[in-house]
Amino acid sequence: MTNKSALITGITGQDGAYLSKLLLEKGYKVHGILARRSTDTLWRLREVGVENDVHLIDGDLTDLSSMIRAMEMSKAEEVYNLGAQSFVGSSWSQPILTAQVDGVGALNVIESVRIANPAAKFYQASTSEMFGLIQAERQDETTPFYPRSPYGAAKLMAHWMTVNYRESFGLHASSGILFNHESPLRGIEFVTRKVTHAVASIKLGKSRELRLGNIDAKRDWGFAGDYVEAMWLMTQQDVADDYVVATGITTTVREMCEIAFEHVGLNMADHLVIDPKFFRPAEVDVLLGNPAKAQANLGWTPKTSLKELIVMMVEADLRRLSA
Ligand code: NDP
Ligand code: GDR
Repeated sequence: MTNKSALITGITGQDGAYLSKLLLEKGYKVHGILARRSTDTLWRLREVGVENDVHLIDGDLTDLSSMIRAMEMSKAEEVYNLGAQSFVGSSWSQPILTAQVDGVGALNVIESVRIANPAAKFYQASTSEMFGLIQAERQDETTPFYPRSPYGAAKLMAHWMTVNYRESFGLHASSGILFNHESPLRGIEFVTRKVTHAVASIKLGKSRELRLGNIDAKRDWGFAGDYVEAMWLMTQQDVADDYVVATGITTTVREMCEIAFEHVGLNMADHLVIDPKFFRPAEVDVLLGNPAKAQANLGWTPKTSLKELIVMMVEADLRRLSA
């Protein structure tokens, strides 16, 4: 057990909830940035049972002063920057906000670390979206970047800032290039959760169809609960570095969808409608990660298969919709 202090931006998001739980189990005092909203954003922390165990600090990634204040209040020794406008689809309609939050916001966090406690270990939530257009059959830490969305471009800025602060100021700053990871806590706009929620709803007779865009896209999907362990492992290393975190298996949206329908005994063809509204201005056709470096240096391996993950998500949605 440790008695270290950690600060998580994006604590109310999917990964924030799982990471909070993991760090609390290890004995950390967990602080998180709570951006003011008009609605309740604590449901995920409630669902993993840690709502009353974390210390929430009012702040916003775009407000440097609030980030410095959060560093001072938390006395954080480890900082996990998970906060972001994380929906790729919205990054075309809100490109400037996405750049401000995901790009400049990340810089605000790392700058607040440099100002308030340069000895703190910093983790940046980077993404396989930075690879974008296919440059290699399997993407690893050496694959060139070619982002295909304002989201990917903003995240690439944050990634390079992380690398630069490490090289310029000697900060212990790591960038985790994580491939898609999902869970029952996933936002409903993302394709896996959209599918599992719709399948549960159709099964319960509450709706009849599921409307999707490009079902030929391929993604390397893992379980968020497994992926937050990789984040923590990165901050425990003597030397900071960048790591790809992925399963090494890629699957089409269509196949992922079939798993969900089959689990509840429904025929996908009876319910799936392709709707051009959900096609994107530019697509990342295939993502397939090579997590060999994370396996070798961090001893990290994914534990949950896509089938186990989708079944877990469908069951959670069936429970929620039946309650
Ligand atoms: P979520 O969308 O579930 O969570 C995003 C979090 O960021 C929420 O807590 C949100 O707060 C917070 N946030 C948004 N804007 C601001 C802001 N201006 N100031 C402070 N906080 C803000 O994302 P995930 O948990 O899925 O992902 C975590 C991180 O990992 C993100 O940076 C994402 O881009 C990145 N990532 C995710 C992957 C995935 O597959 N899940 C893969 C690779 C990278 P609120 O609840 O108030 O909206
Ligand atoms: P992604 O996730 O863009 O990869 O970003 P998302 O689940 O939104 O899309 C995955 C693929 O599914 C296709 N698709 C649809 N997507 C959505 N959301 N809705 C649909 O109806 C639909 N139909 C087909 C998409 O075109 C895409 O190809 C996620 C986010 O978590 C990012 O924050 C993170 O950085 C990356 O994963 C890695």
